[in-house]
Amino acid sequence: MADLEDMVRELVIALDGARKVACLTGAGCSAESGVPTFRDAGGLWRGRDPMSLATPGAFAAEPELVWQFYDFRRATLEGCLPNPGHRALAELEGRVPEFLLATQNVDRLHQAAGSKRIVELHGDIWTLRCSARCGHEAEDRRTGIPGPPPCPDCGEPLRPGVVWFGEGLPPGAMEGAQRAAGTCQVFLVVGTSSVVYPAAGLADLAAARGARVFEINPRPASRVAGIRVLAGPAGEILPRVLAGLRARQ
Ligand code: BJW
Ligand code: ZN
Repeated sequence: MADLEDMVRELVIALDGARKVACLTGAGCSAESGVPTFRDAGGLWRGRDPMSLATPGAFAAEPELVWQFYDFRRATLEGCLPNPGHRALAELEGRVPEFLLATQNVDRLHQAAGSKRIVELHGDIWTLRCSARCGHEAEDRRTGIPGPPPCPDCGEPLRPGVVWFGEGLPPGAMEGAQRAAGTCQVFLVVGTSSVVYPAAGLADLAAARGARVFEINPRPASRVAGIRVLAGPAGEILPRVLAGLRARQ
């Protein structure tokens, strides 16, 4: 097996020669910012599996509980800053002619690091929208509210602007990500367990269309055939890759 140094070099060379690069990130990309992941150890909240709270059914049955789960996560995020992995991806965007970052993260830390060409596949935790779909949707950074506040337009409860299981992704998000994955030369899979679809299918699409696919994760999880693995934390590996790119350009 190639050692990590060889894999970093291989990725640097692939990126250096690429015109089109796409990247899928997941919760592991924010782990070094202090944001808990979903499926690593310690992922229980008040005795519940976070996955059991990320559904429309849970919100309908126990709106206060689900609201408090998201309020707790918003409050946790207030103290979190982008890490060197986020910053390296923002720099990579500026070094590649065509780049797209498709993130499953709802924390906005990629944007805080300076990423611009970004698609939020699972929405954004800092936006609230009307649960009755009256059309109200607005950024709202308040925390510490005990239950869902009423929609200012229709009075129905507001909900976090994220995508729960069984819900469709934001209009156009998957189409944009698929276009990028299906036409890129290099596809990066960073910090995701690759179990949630349709996001996880982007790496398969990229590989099927001939992209070289690289995964950065201390516990690699992708099942894409032929994937090249850089086993380690994104906040350490991505800056090494960018340093390698800088040295060549
Ligand atoms: C590090 C690290 C470090 C640690 N550096 N790495 C096809 C097949 C089977 C099922 C389906 C399918 N298509 C659709 C489905 C159903 C479902 C699904 O995928 N289910 C599977 C779980 C079985 N998908 C959906 O329902 C989606 N909607 C949909 O398909 O709509 C169409 C439709 C509608 C109606 C009917 C039918 C179809 C929506 C999915 C929405 C997911 N939402 C969540 C919650 C978002 C809100 C919130 O934040 O609470 O999104 S679930 C949760 O999982 C969250 C994440 O974005 C997502 C992915 O998790 P992620 O990011 O991979 O995190 P982890 O914790 O799993 O992994 C972390 C990784 O980081 C690990 O590998 C670590 O090793 C690594 N790591 N430290 C790098 N320092
Ligand atoms: Zn409303």
